[in-house]
Amino acid sequence: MIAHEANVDGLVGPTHSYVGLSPGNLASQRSAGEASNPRAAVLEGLAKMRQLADWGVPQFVLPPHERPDVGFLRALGFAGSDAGVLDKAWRAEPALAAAACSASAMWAANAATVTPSADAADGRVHFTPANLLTHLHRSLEPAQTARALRRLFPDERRFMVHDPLPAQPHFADEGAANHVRLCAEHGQRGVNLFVWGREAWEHWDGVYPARQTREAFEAVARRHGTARAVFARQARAAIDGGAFHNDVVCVGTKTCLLFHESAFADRAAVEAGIRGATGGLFEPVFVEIREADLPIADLVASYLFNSQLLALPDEDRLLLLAPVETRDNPRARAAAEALAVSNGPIGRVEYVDVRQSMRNGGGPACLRLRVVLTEAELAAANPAQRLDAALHARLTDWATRRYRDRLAPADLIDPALIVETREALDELSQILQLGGDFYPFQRTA
Ligand code: SUG
Repeated sequence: MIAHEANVDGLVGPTHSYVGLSPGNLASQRSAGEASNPRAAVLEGLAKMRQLADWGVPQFVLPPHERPDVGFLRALGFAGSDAGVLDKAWRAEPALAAAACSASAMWAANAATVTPSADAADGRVHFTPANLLTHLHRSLEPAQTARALRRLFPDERRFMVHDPLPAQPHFADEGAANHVRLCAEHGQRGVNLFVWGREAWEHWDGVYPARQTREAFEAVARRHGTARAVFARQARAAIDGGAFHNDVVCVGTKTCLLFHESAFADRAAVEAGIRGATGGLFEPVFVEIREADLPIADLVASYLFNSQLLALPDEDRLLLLAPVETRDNPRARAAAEALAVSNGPIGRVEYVDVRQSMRNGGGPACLRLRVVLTEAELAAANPAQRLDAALHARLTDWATRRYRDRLAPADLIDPALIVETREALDELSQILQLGGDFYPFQRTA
């Protein structure tokens, strides 16, 4: 069966800001208090999507969520008009108001875990939206993400969008950021590597939170009927060093798994587990970068592993699409370019500017959710969300008109943001043909 690895990118929302909401994510902590540029952020993301589409990769757009999340603040007892609710929350509990304003749904690698039909027991494509419960601002995403995935993949005979796992710390789940699928060709049967940070009943006393439990991924694999699943523990040192998701220290596609020496608690067990699971379907290629060549501090600053590793239609070897921060870090650049000159699976390196997202700890790979789709499944996805040159132009025009080019944390208090955002999202829901009831404000209006 021929299949394509489609990329579904989160469109950056109008409230993209630097509020320091993610302990353990060093960039988020470092940027806290700075002014952001939401317009530049959304345009950077759109340019990346356009590049992928131009390379022949099926590219889709996942719409941002409504923020501020007034419904969340109402649930916490703030009452009155929408503007009044926001104002009261900012005065009484600024941490809650800040969480309600986050544009964090842009990092689509955390939207869901995906099992392609070739690996699922019932032959459908399965999605479990991540519950993202470790950080308050991210815990506001799952319900709307489930709605968004159901709009994009509406045909239940082909797609199964599950509800998120129960919102209990035992089932802490951050989605595809901790999952890698290896295979000979996208449409063939693959091996699914699920990387977790802690066990459900384990006492966790790390410096930073471990956001994924083993039990969460076991439940996802069980409900998806995922074949050839391998479960591996992320090294504690990686989490302590700022690798809050596995995709900060590891990326893989087709037969290639590229990872840092510090990625896994037991590297030999990961390799043996993957080899065993292939059952002779393909020969995995393990490419390790050593701490001596790229210390973890440079890794986290440069986000080399948060690259998109792409098998492009007319190229024999893989392309590594790295953030410009990798190019600008001498050690990371040397490590990346050494990959391409070696005779391994990676043939070349390109760089992309997603600086606005990077300053919140989200690189090229965080912005996209990979969904392997057969031709028939691809044809069943909402065509209005498929990015081509025309949609890119339309969304660029929309964002240029609708987004601010400066947003300091103090500006989030401005009640005008509620109206601006709703007007922008109302127009977007028409462009992407999401229906008139996609956003909470459209359902209560
Ligand atoms: O969950 N940053 C996100 C970045 C997610 C990156 N995703 C992957 N690695 N796949 C997070 O930490 C920062 C928001 C703020 O600080 O305002 C934030 O949520």
